[in-house]
Amino acid sequence: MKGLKTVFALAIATVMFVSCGDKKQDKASQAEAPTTEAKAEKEETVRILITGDDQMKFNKSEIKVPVGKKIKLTLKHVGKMDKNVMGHNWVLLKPGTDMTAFAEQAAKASATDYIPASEKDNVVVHTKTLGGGESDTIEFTITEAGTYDFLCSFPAHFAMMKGKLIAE
Ligand SMILES: [Cu+2]
Repeated sequence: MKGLKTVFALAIATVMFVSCGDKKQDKASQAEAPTTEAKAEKEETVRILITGDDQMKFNKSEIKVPVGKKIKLTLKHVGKMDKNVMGHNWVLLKPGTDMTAFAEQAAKASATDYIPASEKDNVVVHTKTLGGGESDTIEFTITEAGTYDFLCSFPAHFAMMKGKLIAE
């Protein structure tokens, strides 16, 4: 009788051990799948962070990107000032656009977040206009190699807040 009990206990222990081991394996394979996917997406996507501050400056004046890859760009206003006083956006213009003419129109376009309707064809992509502490992320792909101007189109900011995006 004692012997039988031991065998029984051993059998239960074996079942528990095996099922436990199976569960662990399941968890491992479940965790592996999304990690691989995230890795693949990470390799496909170029991430760029640009900051604008209360001193009316971007932290970058030149950005290099690969042609044809998905770009995830975040603009972060790291200052404290209000959008109406120190608003910042990030606007990418098509090559050949007259930046000064664009900025003049943009300054009058507060109703459309400083993206003038008359200049829409000259804009590749743009973020929202942000106040202190806010951020906006946009996704885009550059399909043609070249040098593109970017600027903040908030009134009178472009003289200080501009730069070049080089797509290769
Ligand atoms: Cu600005």
